Amino acid sequence: MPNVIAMIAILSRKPAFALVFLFLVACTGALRAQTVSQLQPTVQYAVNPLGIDETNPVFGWTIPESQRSFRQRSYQVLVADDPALLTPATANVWNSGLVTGAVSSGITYAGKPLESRRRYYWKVLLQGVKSPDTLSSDVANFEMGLMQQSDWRGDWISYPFGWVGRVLYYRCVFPAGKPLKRARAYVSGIGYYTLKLNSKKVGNCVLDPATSDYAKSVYYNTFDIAPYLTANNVMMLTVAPGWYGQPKMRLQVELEFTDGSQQSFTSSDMRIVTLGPIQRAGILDGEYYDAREEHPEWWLPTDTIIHGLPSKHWGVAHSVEPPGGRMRAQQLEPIEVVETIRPVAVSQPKPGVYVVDAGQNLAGWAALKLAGKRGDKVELRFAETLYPDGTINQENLRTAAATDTYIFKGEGTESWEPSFTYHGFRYIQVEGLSKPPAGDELLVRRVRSSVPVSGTFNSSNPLLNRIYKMVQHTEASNLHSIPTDCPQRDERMGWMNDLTVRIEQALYNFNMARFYPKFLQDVVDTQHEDGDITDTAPYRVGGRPADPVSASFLLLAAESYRFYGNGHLVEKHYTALKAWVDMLEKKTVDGVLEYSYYGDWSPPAAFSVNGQAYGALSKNTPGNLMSTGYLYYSAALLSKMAGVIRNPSDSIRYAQLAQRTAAVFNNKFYNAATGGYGSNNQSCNSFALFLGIVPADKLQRVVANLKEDVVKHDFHLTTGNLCTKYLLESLTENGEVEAAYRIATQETYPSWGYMLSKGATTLWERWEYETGGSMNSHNHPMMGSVGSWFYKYLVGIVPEAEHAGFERFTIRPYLPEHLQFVEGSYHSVKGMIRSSWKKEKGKVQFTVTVPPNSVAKVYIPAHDPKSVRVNGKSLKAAGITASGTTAQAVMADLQPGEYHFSSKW
Ligand code: RAM
Repeated sequence: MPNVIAMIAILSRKPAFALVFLFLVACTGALRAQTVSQLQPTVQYAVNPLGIDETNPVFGWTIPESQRSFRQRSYQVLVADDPALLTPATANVWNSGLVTGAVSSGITYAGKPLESRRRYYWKVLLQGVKSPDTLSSDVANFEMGLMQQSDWRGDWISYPFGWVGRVLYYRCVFPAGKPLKRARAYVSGIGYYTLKLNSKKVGNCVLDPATSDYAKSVYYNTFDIAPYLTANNVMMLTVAPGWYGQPKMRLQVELEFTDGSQQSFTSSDMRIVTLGPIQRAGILDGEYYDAREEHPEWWLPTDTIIHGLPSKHWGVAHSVEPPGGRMRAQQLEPIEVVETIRPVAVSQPKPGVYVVDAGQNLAGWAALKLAGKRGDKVELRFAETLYPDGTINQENLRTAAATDTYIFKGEGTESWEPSFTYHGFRYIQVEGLSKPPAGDELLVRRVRSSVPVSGTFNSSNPLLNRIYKMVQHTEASNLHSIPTDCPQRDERMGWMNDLTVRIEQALYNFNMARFYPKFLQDVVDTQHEDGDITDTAPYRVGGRPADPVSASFLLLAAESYRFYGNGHLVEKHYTALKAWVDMLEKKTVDGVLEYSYYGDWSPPAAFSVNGQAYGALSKNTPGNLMSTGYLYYSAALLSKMAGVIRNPSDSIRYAQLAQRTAAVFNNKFYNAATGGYGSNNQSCNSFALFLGIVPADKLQRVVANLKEDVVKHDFHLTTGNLCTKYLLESLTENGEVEAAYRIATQETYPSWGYMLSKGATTLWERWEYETGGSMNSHNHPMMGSVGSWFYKYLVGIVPEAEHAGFERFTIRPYLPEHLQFVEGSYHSVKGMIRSSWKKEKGKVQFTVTVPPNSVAKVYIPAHDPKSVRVNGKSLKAAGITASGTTAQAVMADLQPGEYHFSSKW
């Protein structure tokens, strides 16, 4: 990151984000436009979303590669409540006017107040730089959910007496005999619910609603239920405890018919409740399903199946104390089964005990398709590792039972999978079968928040490729409506310290444009009035105030802006972010932030504090060095965000706090005798370098010390979760990419290659292989920052905060000596970016794709600037002007397109 002086310089320029507003011109004149159906318009980063509750949603679009020559000079967004009104003269909800600039994401709505339940139609008209080029999107739409708390008419309801903690099945029968215009169900059931209509599950989502601090925010889903309805309908809503002790539900169904009549009912009208086949369900312990308790007659659209209320079988649910939180529309991708895989092997370590190997550590569950006698029981126990005898080892799950049970009803082939739990596992121990499961009898479901994959990476080194996959699989296993630390044991928490170094990796690998705003709200929900936040969000464990290393709070907003141009998110939470930084500042003593719980957490055992009953504190990396460094980092991030929202006084104020803190940090932690920071270890020096606050006259020595320490450890890291990121990055940025590469490709302990050599398919929580009952998850993203190093430095694609949303970005690959080729891509909000290079015969071939409506500052690798050719021509002949050179590259700004460079190497 730039040092604070450079940052103030940046701030004194007007951010690009602000510029577009300065050129806002009211325009009602019609643009004649070519309609481009692939213009991909989004609202809240979703295509035609249903049930959003953002009062100022953000709009965006992506210009397809087929329109590469189109450079946007201005845009005009039109919103109307009738698609026929989508002209500049008639748009009756919002006409943005003609806004100059190439910005195409994070455009904040500024029209009439949006109303609950309403569907709005919109399109964007684009004018090109080369007049009279114009483009127009197809008509898109978005529909609002229940925006006001008063829109909810029904009560929260829950169990009848005596059914505490059970899985509850609510049932109701209703007619819908006339032609429908619109049918919506607004549903929340905490911990988790499933909604079925006429025996079909509504939606592909599982484990809804998104988890949260229910006392602050409760998420609800909006469903279009029209496709599920017939003249007479049976609705069943099943609610399980999930993360919540007492399952509670709230629902509102609204039907509108074409004849203008309406019909609705709420949870208050849906009190008939019973118990069913899911006898127990716990997020950590698993699910117990007795198929003998299934009742096909429930689906008969009549109430005659219920004999008296209350009865042995049917009870009356009661209105209960609401969970307390604001009802919020769930706007992030739902959790879904994203893939089904066939096990790679089945063994029989003991008679009657089968162990299924999924071939990969993952999060999800098993789906059964088996026949059995009525009352026969199959038990599935999930684990990450095996004992030497081949049976599963669940010790590291601690108190989580991670066991699913299925009781057969005895009616031919029965299909089942759980509804209200998920597991982190590679192995499943199956008991209760007389022969090993084969074919489709047991399949493995991969389950996660269905955020799209956004990046690819491949290289000439198979080890790097395996590490890349390991990181991506680990991240994927830990996206369940919050970024969990692990998916298997009795924890699964959104740890803020881990996220600080995880966030950038996740942003390259997955599209987090919708996921992170929700998690940011979770963090804000933990905030105390004095500004402190907690170590985990939603707040379930950890300390308050959070460890100062939790810069992830700021990064959630700052990175959503850098990657997706979402300035509105920054604006929305700016006060909360500021309150946290102010609180940190208040806790300083002479500028030093003394409190620290975790610091550079979980380094290799030899570098941890010995004798800790639990945990893995760094022995040689002072906590107050980490905390004070993070105060600098947080203040610097906040200063930049103040710039984004055009608050120059805060921008300067926090830049000054950053500058003061940098000075304190240098005074207190730089040691002139050693020429390094703190204990002069890898963590302390790399962190100072990463922060960009090492004074110029000391820089060389600090880098030399860092390199020396790496050499001393034979190119092994000694860092914990945080500084592992800074180690790779600061070496690379300070001329030592070879050292970074050797650390990244190390195969002996401690390293990623070592994990792989021990059979890891996902990252461990510790650098050591441990399987006992302590802190040793085998699917833990916090050590995975090497994943962002691949994208940032080997592929070289880097978004720029000063030109958010890929308005401009950098492509700067580093070419380590022993790597022959790298190819990678990133699907940005502007479209697909590609970068690949290959060394051959004294040359390097370098190919890049710059997406439409963007500009890339590209570092073309070249040992001799004059040797650079593009598509066979010299740069000059191709009309490309070099903007500078480095020892290894020629720099040039490239317009959208695909370029093939070659040069001497
Ligand atoms: C453990 C987990 C988590 C970590 C916290 C501080 O519970 O490993 O990921 O960061 O400690």
